[in-house]
Amino acid sequence: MVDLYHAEPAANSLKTLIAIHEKGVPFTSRYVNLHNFEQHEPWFVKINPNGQVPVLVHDGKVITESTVINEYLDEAFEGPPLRPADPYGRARMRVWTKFVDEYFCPALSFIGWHYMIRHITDKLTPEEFEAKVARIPLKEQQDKWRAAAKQAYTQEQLDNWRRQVRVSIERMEKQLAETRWLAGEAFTLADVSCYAMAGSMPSRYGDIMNEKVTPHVMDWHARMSERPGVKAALAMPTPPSVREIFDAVRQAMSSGA
Ligand SMILES: N[C@@H](CCC(=O)N[C@@H](CS)C(=O)NCC(=O)O)C(=O)O
Repeated sequence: MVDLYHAEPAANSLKTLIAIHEKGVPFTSRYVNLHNFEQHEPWFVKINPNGQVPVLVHDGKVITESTVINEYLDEAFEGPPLRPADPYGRARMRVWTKFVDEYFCPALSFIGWHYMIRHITDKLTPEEFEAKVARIPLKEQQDKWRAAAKQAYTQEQLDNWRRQVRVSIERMEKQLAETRWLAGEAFTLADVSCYAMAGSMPSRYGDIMNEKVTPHVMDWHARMSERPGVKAALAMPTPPSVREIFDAVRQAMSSGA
């Protein structure tokens, strides 16, 4: 029995949703509404003490960390391989998944939170907000929620994260000019990790990722978007209230507001 606790198909949740669909593993979807702070509720923190999605539960065994979950899915289940067969290929793949986790994802996440969190927290009184934050298990995440809610990031920080996003896409462009997929000639979890971050970028970061500046990334993006596993992952539901906020964020980011 496989249960996947996830939010809407974006970022780290999208990463595992793509892998589970590409692999063809039957699973029960357990949607966790991050906008309602469900990830910090005691029942969920019992499953993942970090209070974050995604989480995979396989026959009662809990696996956290999206990149670890994806490797686990590939190792534990039948289906098309999502990792290269040879050690060097797997090492190349892991350089990409590590890069996404340590560099690309955090930069995107800070910028995303800067634009998004106020839409969630504006509905709460300061006391209600502090009560929600008090339940967050990780101090780093408490700090991030508070800073984003208060719009406390400086222009210098935002510019630096945007630079890191640009560097990430440039790095992908360079690789994809040489190989069809990010870790070589086969589709792997490197592509899954990068697409989970870059998939929505054309509408949010059109100046960084477009046909003119990054043609190979755009070609890869089109090929990725056509994959049945990716389509199935992207078709996982997003509640209307969350979609409304995503649309507002996309609009603000594309107009540079
Ligand atoms: N390193 C973790 C990060 C997980 C993570 O950042 N999850 C986000 C969603 S993409 C989350 O649950 N955020 C809600 C929160 O921190 O309150 C992973 O890769 O799984």
